[in-house]
Amino acid sequence: MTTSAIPANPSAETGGIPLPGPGDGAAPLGPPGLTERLNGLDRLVQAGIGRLDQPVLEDAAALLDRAGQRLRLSGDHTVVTLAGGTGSGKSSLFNAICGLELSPTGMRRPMTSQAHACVWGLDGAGPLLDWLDVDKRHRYARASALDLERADASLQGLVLIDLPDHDSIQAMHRAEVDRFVTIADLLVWVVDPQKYADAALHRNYIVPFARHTGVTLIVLNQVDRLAPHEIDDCVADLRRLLEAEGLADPRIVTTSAVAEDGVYGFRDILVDTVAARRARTERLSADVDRVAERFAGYRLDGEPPTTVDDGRRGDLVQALTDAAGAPAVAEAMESAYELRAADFVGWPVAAIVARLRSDPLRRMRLTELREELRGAFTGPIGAQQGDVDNALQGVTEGITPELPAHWGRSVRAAARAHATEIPEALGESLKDALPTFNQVPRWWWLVKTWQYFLVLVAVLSVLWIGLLVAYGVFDLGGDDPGGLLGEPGLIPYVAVLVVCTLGMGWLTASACRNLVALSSAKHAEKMEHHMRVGIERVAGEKVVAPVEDDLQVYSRFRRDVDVALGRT
Ligand SMILES: Nc1nc2c(ncn2[C@@H]2O[C@H](COP(=O)(O)OP(=O)(O)OP(=O)(O)O)[C@@H](O)[C@H]2O)c(=O)[nH]1
Ligand SMILES: [Mg+2]
Repeated sequence: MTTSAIPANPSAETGGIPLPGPGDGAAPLGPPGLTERLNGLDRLVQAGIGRLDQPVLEDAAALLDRAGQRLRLSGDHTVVTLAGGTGSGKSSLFNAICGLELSPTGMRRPMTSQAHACVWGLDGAGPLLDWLDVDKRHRYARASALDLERADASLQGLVLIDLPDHDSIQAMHRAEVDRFVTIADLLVWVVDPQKYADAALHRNYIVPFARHTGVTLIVLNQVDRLAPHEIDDCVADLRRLLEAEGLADPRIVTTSAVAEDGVYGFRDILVDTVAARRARTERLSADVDRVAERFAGYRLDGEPPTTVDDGRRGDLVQALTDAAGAPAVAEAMESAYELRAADFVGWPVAAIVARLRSDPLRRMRLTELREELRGAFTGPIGAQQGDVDNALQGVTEGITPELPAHWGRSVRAAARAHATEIPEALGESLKDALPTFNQVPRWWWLVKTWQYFLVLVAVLSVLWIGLLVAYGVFDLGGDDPGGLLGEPGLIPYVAVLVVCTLGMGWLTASACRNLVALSSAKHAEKMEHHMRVGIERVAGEKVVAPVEDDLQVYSRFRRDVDVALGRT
């Protein structure tokens, strides 16, 4: 084994995947690489905030943090941890690989209380050891660049760590082991023939890391204590146990820390691992696998809807139109229009009579209309909110069954995000659709002038009849004024003129009433259309857009789960 086994291309250590850094944006072909998978995972966390379960998000965020740090640190070094029960021989193996007695071994149990690290090749290892938080007193170097001749060059890049026992009575030891096994590139579990089936080791460490088989190595140490045939039996039994625990094709190597060439097999594996420089990527990939699979539980296989369809959108607008009372407003406006038109185009005599009689019905009607209109624009918000809520529920009812529970909840929340603003926005859109009352059609003025002209003619004609009666019939003036005032024979003609004038006024009023009815219906239709446009805008901005945004987030989430899982 020589240093020539180490790939010259640094990106080989991530399996050809570019490390984070400038220019790390190109989309590689084929399955996503580690960096891309981590980016996908990051997007999953962002999308999941406020929607998915907190422990999953925290787990993923911790991994992203750890991966980011590890990828920034030396990729030339492979961190290998020796973990296992007390007395299994971790420190003895550590010393055997180092070729020096660096970590004390002995009969005292537990012996090792703090992690010891030995580094082959110091360049760039300092920050890595700082990150691993190995006490400076327990850091050793075996092969600096200058020292390669004398030291074991084929292990160049190895950071071997001897850990305290995992099942220690000392909580500190356990914490130290937990911390290291979370960040190591290659996990080595050291067991001995007596305690290889130790339940605590299997339950707490080997099983939780079952997916990490690619970066896990089981070392059966102290085989010098067994007869050769017992070794095979022991290994076979251990393999069966591991496979039953879910480890696919576990790597097992036997060692003896006291025999002359007892650690060669183990050492060869370390040499290969260090040379391949893949352990760091593989370790992180296995971590991403585990976390990404938890996210996969938050998606369904079926293609989800990404938009609110036209039918549902139409139902929402209709429900909001009803909730806002738009038809009632349009009707009220129609009545108000007709009442106002009557002031212009109605027969003034009838209006004067009505005013003299102070028509209570008309007054009540106007007050009622005013109340009705005011109510439509300002509230009653409390009563409307219930209708609005029902309308919102209607939109999501058809969509959520196609989504997983968490996303269904999220879409419902998105639909309700602006619920309290909707009644006011609906009121505003009704108000915007109102016609301006100070403008009346020009023909109303013409008719009004015509009607008052007719009234004037009728009044003058009545006066004329009066004068004809006074002068012509009763001869009150003495002298015959003659002409138009003294000729009683004119009376029937003038009377006909009066009747005709009144008749024309009445006819004009009734014809105009029909015209007004027609145009007020058209008016109401136009207003209803305006209100509908306004309500559609409110529905679009306050309900449909947030719901569709949320559906898009879910759709991206589904794709990102595949990216994080490393699928194309
Ligand atoms: N026969 C034999 N004895 C071994 C072997 N490996 C270690 N020992 C002995 O087992 C005892 C414990 O070894 P350590 O290396 O201190 O064990 P450890 O796993 O580091 O123990 P802790 O530090 O307490 O967790 C020592 O007395 C070693 O000499 C081996 O392969 N064969
Ligand atoms: Mg030890």
